[in-house]
Amino acid sequence: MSKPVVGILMGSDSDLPVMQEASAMLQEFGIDYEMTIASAHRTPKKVLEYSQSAEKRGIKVIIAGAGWAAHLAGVVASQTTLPVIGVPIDSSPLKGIDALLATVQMPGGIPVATMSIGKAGAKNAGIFAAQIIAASDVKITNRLKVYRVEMEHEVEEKSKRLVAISAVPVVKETIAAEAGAPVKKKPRRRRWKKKPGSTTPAQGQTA
Ligand code: RP5
Repeated sequence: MSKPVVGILMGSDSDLPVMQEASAMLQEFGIDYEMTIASAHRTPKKVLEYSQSAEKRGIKVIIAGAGWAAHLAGVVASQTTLPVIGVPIDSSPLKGIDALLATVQMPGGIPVATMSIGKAGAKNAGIFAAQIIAASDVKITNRLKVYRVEMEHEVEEKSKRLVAISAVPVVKETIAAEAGAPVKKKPRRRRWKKKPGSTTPAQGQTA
C-alpha cells in the first residue's frame, strides 16, 4: 500500500459509523488514507502533534469529524496550512446543530471547509478531498467524472422506475407528451340531470 494522502480524524470511536462514509468514497476513488481518533478536548496533545506533522508525512488533505462542541476541525486548521474539511456529527441532543456552528463559524484567517451534518456530510468530505487531490492528479479527475456520469445514470434509472409504478395518470400523460407519444383523450365527464319533480338526479343524460 502506498503512503496515505488524506488523514481522517474523529473525536470518538462513536463517530466511526458516520466517518466511514468518507473513507468509503476515498476507497471508491482509489485514494490512500489513514484514520485515527483524536479529540480537541480529550486528547489535545495528540491533535496538535498530528496536525503539525501531517504535511511532512505526505498528507495533502485532512478530514475532521466531531460532535457536540466540535472544535476538532478548527484546532487542526490552526496548526497546518493543509486544507481541512470539517464534518459536524449529529451525536448530541441538539442533533448536530451545535457541531455545525462550532465547525463552520471559524474566525477570519483560519478556514475550515464545513460539510453538511452527518453521513451526507462525511460522504461529501470524501468526495471533496478527492476533488482537492484531483487538482494535481488527472487520474483522480477522470474518476470523479466517471462517478458523476454513473450518478446521473442511477438517478435516471430511479426516475424510470418511478414513472413505471406511478399511479397518477396526469404524470404519465405529461411524460408521454414530452416524449412525443399521443396523449390519451380524457373521457367525457358524466352529466347529471334532475328528473322533473324529483330531488334525486338521473344518471347518464346530458343537459
Ligand atoms: C465528540 O463527542 C465526539 O466527536 C463525539 O461525537 C461526541 C461523543 O463522544 P463519546 O462520548 O461517544 O465518546 O467529542
